[in-house]
Amino acid sequence: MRDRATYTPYEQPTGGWGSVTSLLKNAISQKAVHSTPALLKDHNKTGGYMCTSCAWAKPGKPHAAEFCENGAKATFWDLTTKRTTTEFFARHTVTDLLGWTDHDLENEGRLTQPMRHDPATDKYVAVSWGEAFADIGAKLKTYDPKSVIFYASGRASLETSYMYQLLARLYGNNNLPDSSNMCHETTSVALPQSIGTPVGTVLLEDFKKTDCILSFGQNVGTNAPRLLHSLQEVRERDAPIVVFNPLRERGWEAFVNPQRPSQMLSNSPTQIATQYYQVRSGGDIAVMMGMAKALFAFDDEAKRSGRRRILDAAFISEHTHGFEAFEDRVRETGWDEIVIESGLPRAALEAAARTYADATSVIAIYGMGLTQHKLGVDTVQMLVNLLLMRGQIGKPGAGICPVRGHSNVQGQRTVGIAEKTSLVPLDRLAQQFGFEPPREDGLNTVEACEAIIEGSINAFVGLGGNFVRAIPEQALMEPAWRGLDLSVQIATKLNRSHLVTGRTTYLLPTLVRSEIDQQATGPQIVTMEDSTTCIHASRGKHRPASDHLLSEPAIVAGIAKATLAPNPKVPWDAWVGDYALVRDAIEASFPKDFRDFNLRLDEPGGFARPIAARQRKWETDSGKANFRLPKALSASFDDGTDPDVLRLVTLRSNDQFNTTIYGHADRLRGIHHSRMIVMMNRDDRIRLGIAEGGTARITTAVDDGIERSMTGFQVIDYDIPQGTVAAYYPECNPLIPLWQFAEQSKTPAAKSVPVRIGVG
Ligand SMILES: Nc1nc2c(c(=O)[nH]1)N[C@H]1C(S)=C(S)[C@@H](COP(=O)(O)OP(=O)(O)OC[C@H]3O[C@@H](n4cnc5c(=O)[nH]c(N)nc54)[C@H](O)[C@@H]3O)O[C@H]1N2
Ligand SMILES: Nc1nc2c(c(=O)[nH]1)N[C@H]1C(S)=C(S)[C@@H](COP(=O)(O)OP(=O)(O)OC[C@H]3O[C@@H](n4cnc5c(=O)[nH]c(N)nc54)[C@H](O)[C@@H]3O)O[C@H]1N2
Ligand SMILES: [Mo]
Repeated sequence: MRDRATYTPYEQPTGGWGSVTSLLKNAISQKAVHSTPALLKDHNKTGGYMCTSCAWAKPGKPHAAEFCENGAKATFWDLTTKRTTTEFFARHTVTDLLGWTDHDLENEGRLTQPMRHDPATDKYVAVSWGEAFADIGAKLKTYDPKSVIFYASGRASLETSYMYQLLARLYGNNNLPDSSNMCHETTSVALPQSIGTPVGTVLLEDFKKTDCILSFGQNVGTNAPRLLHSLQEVRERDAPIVVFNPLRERGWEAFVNPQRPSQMLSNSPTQIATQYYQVRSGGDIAVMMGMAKALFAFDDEAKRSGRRRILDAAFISEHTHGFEAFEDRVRETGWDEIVIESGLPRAALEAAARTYADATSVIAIYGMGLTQHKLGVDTVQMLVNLLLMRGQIGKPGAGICPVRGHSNVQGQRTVGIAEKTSLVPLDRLAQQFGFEPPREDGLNTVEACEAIIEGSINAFVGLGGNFVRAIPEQALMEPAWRGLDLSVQIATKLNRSHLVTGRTTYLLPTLVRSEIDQQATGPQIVTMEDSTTCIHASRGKHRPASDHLLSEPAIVAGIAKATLAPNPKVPWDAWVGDYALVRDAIEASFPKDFRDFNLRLDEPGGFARPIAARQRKWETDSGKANFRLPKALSASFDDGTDPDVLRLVTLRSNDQFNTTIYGHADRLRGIHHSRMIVMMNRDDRIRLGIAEGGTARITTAVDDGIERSMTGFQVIDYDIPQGTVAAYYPECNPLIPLWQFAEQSKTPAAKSVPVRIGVG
């Protein structure tokens, strides 16, 4: 029988003793070779390795312990002494393993040898690297290059990622979808149209100068906990932090810094949010519209009474385009519709706007709560509008701050892992490597899924990740996946994507970042880019989990050499022998971003890529920062007219990294023992006839001929707005229609899936 969840609201702060206890539990459960003192020494420090968990910035002057509970968990799970050995695979058929949970699969520990699926016995069997590469190369040579996908999850280094994109382009396609397609692609589409850059404008030092933070749809305590250090400092200067989130996420409420003995001993938390508003899912455009409306009203009043203006009129006239149309739209939008769509009273939005209006330097932080909606692009652009009204981009202490996901997801895009050719310097690559790169755009994640369902894809190569589990529409995708001729999975741990096999499937195990990467010229350095565009070097410190592992660059080179005709300008072997040569090639392709790359590896805090918008240079179509009008007030697919259709938010617990499930303790939300839960407003539960503590069936409320329904969700009466419900990712992914993605960016709309809920 399935374990029942327990729920007791968590009254403790984020961080504090709770995080220390959780960290130790994971160190023990993973029998990690790593110890806490070793973590203290090397983690996120110059000369050490960069955390594989989130992409948050690393300070130039690190704390004694520059890690958080969840970064430590990720490292313990990487450096576990558990092994998924060839004997393990001899004991279990793949069909048997398909019945295992995500947690149980990865909890077997690190993969140790290259393996190939044997369809006759339905088991994985060991294979030599030479044999694997030769067979993969032979097969890839027979396909139409357009029928092969090269996916990347966001962990691999800049060096590996650069080699990987080159492999795809030399092979003949731009089919380079990335986990970013499911994540901040919305940002990468929205920000260039608004301010001419695909990334945020804020640096870590801006947190020292800001006097107000606005936060939308990001769960700091779980997904970027080191950011809490900066937030704590901001609060100690008494600057306000205004939060919009349907859930009262503990990280935004209270924090005890485990690095401060006095705070630990007294357990007196720092209050983080000074105003907290539980917006309805998909209601942020309306929130921002209301705040903009209030700002215009305050500004009108200031003009009338001769006081200092609220809007930055000089900035608007010198630096922006489209203000008049924006002003018209805001003024003509009525408060009634704003209140209905946001789920918040007018007074709340006016109070939030007042706080914003009173500040001089403001940072806006956001995450998946904005990007994973039908109108995600419009929502992000509306947030930029709000900042532009007061000139809050391109000055110290201010700016837009998307909090990115995987530790190098942003960097992968920077060095060319992109399906959109306009983002890649193809002419330069052509010249550098003497070939004609394919010129038409490749497939993004959703398009790759559509093509697989359609049957037009022969092979999938995955550089990390758990594609089949992370994408929507699992019930259609898994059977379609079995039609692939070849699936190649470069991985550290066993996951579901390895078990849904193609005709031939390879499992190629690799090093983790904290392990020593020994090559011909000695131990290698790799690099990555954080959320704030700073590039860091990382040096592994630990003995690899098995003698049979290859580094990611070696695996990419192995596939490339077996597949492509030799090209003297692409020295795969020399690159694998010395990653500094790959960095030279990166610098030659991207000279502005990577000037003197090899000389700047150890700049404290990393070296920042130049971002024009930081200097108020706008690389947009108008040459200015653009005010952009949202298409509608609701960001959701659900039109809000049927009271029985609820908006389902799918999100992360405090005990997982995406599809890697560390355990069943969502401590910061007080939910333990089971992930098959749905958080619901009590009034919704009663209205829908579900008993307290009862179980529910969730059915997707779209009429497209496909039945998507799951049962057995234990209902938890939760502090969440009526009409919004929340449950865990990836368990709920079968409920998300593949075609419900953000317009323009095609990021799956995982944050407001229209659903009906009943007993079941
Ligand atoms: N420990 C750990 N760290 C991680 C990850 C992990 O799984 N575990 N994942 C990494 C990755 S790849 C990513 S992309 C990031 C993800 O980090 P987040 O961006 O924090 O993503 P989610 O956990 O999906 O949570 C999104 C938040 O948005 C809120 N929300 C949902 N809908 C709405 C809405 O309509 N409006 C508003 N205002 N809020 C909403 C939810 O309540 C939740 O608090 O974290 C990265 N870091
Ligand atoms: N419903 C719903 N769906 C979502 C989301 C959501 O919020 N809701 N979020 C989306 C987001 S933001 C993202 S980023 C995607 C995540 O999608 P992915 O990035 O594809 O998934 P992960 O779970 O991060 O991948 C975990 C696997 O990566 C492998 N791995 C770990 N470290 C390494 C390494 O160093 N090298 C290699 N080669 N392999 C490694 C391990 O084998 C592990 O099993 O999911 C998306 N899906
Ligand atoms: Mo992500």
